[in-house]
Amino acid sequence: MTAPELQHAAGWDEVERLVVAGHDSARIAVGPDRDAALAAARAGIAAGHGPTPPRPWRSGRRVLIVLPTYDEASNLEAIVDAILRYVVADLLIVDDASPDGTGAIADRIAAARDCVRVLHRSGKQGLGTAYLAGFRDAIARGYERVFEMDADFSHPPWDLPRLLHAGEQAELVIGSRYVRGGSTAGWSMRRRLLSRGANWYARTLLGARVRDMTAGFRCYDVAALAKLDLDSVAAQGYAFQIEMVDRCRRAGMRIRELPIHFVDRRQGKSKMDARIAREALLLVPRLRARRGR
Ligand SMILES: Nc1nc2c(ncn2[C@@H]2O[C@H](COP(=O)(O)OP(=O)(O)O)[C@@H](O)[C@H]2O)c(=O)[nH]1
Ligand SMILES: [Mg+2]
Repeated sequence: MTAPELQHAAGWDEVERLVVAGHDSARIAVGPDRDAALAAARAGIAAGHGPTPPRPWRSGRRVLIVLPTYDEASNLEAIVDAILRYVVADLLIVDDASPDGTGAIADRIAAARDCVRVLHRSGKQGLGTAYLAGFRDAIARGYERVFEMDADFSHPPWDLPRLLHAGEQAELVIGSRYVRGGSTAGWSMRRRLLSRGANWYARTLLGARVRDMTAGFRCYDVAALAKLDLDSVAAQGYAFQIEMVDRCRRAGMRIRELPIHFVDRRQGKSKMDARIAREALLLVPRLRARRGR
């Protein structure tokens, strides 16, 4: 199979139209100067870095990207480099004393780059509290946008500016696998059914229009987040993502879903397990009861 033709888009709205029409954002060069954008993207793709822009995109916002890590030694350095090729942002790595030494790698990256900080926690405390710690940091330090993103290359770094751009018109932007133009690749049938099933279940019980409630690639407006009662969020895995969507909806926030091509991690192991699935199964009826009150 030959890779699809490299497309050019002058700006992020045009990228969005192309992706909705079925193009992969991994094959779109973005920038007002067509020749420069295409040349940089071609060079980036040839080097295995994706459709790199001539320079990282500057949104004009203070942006924090929260990267939770647990045993991501094989991914961390590369994902940080990848992110910073696409967007001007600060990064907060939240590491839970990973047994594989991810924390030491994070410290080394932070020492070499001013825009990277590390929060070390004493043991595996779950994804939900890792993100909450990141949100609190974003609020305390005056960031305007905060991202959730996996550290395993499942969430394409070249989509960061597109989500940021959409975040000018929504308080929550979700990189969605289940809207037109979105997809998942590399997952087993079991994993696909689990994800689809969880989304169907949560959407139906909560009456939400959001198609990908469990997505972990998101851009939040920090000012809107600060108005939520984050201290009372207890969920951890997929349940955390579902609960956050539910809270944002109830707070009247504008939510936009942008299609992304999710790819299963290239390196390392998923931390998804039966406990995380069960947590979501049990939480959704509780959220539903809460909204009834
Ligand atoms: N700090 C922290 N990070 C975690 C924890 N569990 C998962 N992660 C990270 O959260 C991200 C998503 O987890 P992952 O295993 O990829 O889940 P999947 O994408 O649903 O298979 C990855 O970057 C993980 O390293 C945790 O308990 N603490
Ligand atoms: Mg992942």
